[in-house]
Amino acid sequence: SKVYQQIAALKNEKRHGFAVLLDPDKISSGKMEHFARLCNDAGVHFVFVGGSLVLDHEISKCIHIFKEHSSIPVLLFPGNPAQVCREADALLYLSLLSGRNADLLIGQHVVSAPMVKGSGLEVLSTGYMLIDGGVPTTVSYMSNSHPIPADKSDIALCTAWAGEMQGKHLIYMDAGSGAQTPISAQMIRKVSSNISIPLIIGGGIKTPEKVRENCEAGADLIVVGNAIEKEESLIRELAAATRI
Ligand code: 1GP
Repeated sequence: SKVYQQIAALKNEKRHGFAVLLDPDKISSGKMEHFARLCNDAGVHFVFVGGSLVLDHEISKCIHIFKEHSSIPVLLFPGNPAQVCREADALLYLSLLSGRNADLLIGQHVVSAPMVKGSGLEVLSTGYMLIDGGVPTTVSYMSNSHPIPADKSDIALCTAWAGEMQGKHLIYMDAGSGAQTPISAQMIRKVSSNISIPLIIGGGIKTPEKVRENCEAGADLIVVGNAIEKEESLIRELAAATRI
């Protein structure tokens, strides 16, 4: 439970982590070495790899190249079980708690259980919650589920509570990649101040100000993908914002 301990330490020590989402669909494996160096220089805590549409062989190729140039822990953020790859350090074992699609709550987990068991990956049991980010994101379409309305912090909290009581080790609230409106500080505060497991926040975050606001509201780990793909220099600025 090496990776989990690192995430839990962020919460226990009231520090905040920064994770970069590398979607091999958008970042070709040829750019992985470059991104590994950028992440190293910026002091990024974790790298998430995955996406809704990525092919499994692209995933392992990207992780392989990344790991040749960085010792930052790589966490799989799989869009489907075919993306489970043993070269990563850990697996975000996502159960889509905001939806009512049984397949993403438990079905795919049953089908992939022998593969996940055999992978030797550190499994991070994660309550995954989609929050409405203002535009229909790929993940909301692909998951065939309704996100939690952005202003319903009470529903978000009850969903997170249910996940915690079911024994999930992490809660990941995501407005979806490319969200127009990131999750509000109010919702983050409501959830984080009422649960005792680490809270991951992502989706549509583009500025150091927003990163700082989320940290102050109680996010333990901030995830950014799109903004960094568009402007690489932001990696350093956004990661630094978690340290103040
Ligand atoms: C998406 O939370 C991640 O699942 C990151 O979102 O690409 O919008 O930063 P962005």
